[in-house]
Amino acid sequence: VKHPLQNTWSFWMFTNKNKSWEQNLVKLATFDTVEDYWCLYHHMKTPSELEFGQDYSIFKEGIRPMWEDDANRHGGRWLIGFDRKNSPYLDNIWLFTVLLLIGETLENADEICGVVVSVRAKCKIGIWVKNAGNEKAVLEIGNRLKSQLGLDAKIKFHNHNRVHNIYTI
Ligand code: M7G
Repeated sequence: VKHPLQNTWSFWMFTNKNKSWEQNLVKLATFDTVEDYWCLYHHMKTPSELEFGQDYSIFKEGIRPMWEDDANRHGGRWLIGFDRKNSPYLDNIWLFTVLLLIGETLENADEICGVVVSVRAKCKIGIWVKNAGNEKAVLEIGNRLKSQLGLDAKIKFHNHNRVHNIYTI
């Protein structure tokens, strides 16, 4: 018997191949049990093994990992930054963040849309939240992420629609 997750999630990959941004985004798999996630996890490269410019995204089924999606239109993201691709923390923080999300261990889990890891000169993990205006939920999610992931450095919340950060904790 497999252990069902509360939500169904889709696993996306972004590969920089010179097409338009949206065309670079491919949905690779959908899972709704713990076991199916581990199977996927063991078949895929870890973020630190990806090429520069690539992303992984894990979003609730029906939500595309883009600002334009109805679920993201009014949202924002908590950003966790990493100095370099081979930071020993990148792969672990990615895995732990995914487990926090799909395990629905965070409060306000309904406010969470998904998570993206972007492999760049400075890598980042973004936790996408549905309503940037829901201050209470946004701050609770940010504080829980910080404590559950054991993050020492500050994290910032960016509204998808604006350039400036709205919160730093
Ligand atoms: P990024 O990959 O989030 O960060 O955005 P980076 O600057 O560290 O690489 C890079 C660019 O990709 C943006 O400036 C946009 O042109 C495009 N882009 C990123 N996102 C998340 C979106 C999106 O959700 N929708 C659209 N249309 N373009 C996006």
